[in-house]
Amino acid sequence: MGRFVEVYFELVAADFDGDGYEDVFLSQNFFGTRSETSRYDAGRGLLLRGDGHGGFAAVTGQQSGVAIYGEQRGAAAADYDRDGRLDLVVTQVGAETKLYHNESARPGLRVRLAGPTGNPESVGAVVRSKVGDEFGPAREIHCGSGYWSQDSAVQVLALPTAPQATIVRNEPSRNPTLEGRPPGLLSDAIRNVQKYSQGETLQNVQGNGDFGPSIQFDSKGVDFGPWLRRFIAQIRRNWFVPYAAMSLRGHVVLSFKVHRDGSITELQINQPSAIDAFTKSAFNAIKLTNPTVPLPLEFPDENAPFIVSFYFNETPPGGGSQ
Ligand SMILES: [Ca+2]
Ligand SMILES: [Ca+2]
Repeated sequence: MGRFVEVYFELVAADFDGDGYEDVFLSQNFFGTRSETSRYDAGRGLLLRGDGHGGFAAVTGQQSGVAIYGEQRGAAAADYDRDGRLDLVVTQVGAETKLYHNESARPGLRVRLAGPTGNPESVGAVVRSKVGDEFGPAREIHCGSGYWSQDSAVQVLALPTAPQATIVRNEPSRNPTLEGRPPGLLSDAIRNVQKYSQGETLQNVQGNGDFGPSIQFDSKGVDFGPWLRRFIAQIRRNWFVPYAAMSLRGHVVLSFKVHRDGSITELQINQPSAIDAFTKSAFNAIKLTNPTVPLPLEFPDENAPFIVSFYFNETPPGGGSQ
């Protein structure tokens, strides 16, 4: 192994067989050695299967299907055909690039993070699966993973061998704008507020339920219609509903101040959800929305206090689900 490490050029860490343990692929060989050293030319590209405890065992080319003769260089993992099995691409010096289709891995769950503007792939984020009390490997979304190469930002996470639970959502999503996400009802709630804003002046929407309306603030008689639409669109983009909302429900109430320049301060949780993921999701939605659009010029004060409620798989009071 010590000898072997000398001659790899690129290392790709990924779970190539879908068993939940990280494996490693090494691109090998190097011909540009000094004249007194013979060239490194004994590798065909090596797959090492991880046992999840720090051990790796070499997989033969006959088994892995990887047998590249010549100088291998950059390599990257990506599930290019979206079948839940990680595929492999390896470049060579002076020879064709090899693309290997993974045909035998146990298919996993494809996860693509949707980051904020400026970092749409969420580079720097770490993704882990959790099954029971067991965590899967931590995957960092990275750009530039090795020699002139970059792994896909779409992660493939191994799934448990036996179903842990079957979750059936028995109500259709009432929120078509959050396609592909679990039901979260901020937009429905906001539609309620927009009803108030139709008549030029936005009213101070007072609470009418157990935990208040979806958005509370005092417009001071200023037309907040266009501002509110942009603000809401921003929150929607930054609001990632956790998968817990497939089976659980809850709501989170936050308060904060929006300043003239659009900066948001004093963000705090007025009412957390018993589901921690919901609280974090709501909090981050506002955090990522900072700074938002500058307040309307006519607004008389330095800042406007807001109270916003996020609903997860739950209907806001006062009927926000039309
Ligand atoms: Ca593996
Ligand atoms: Ca694939």
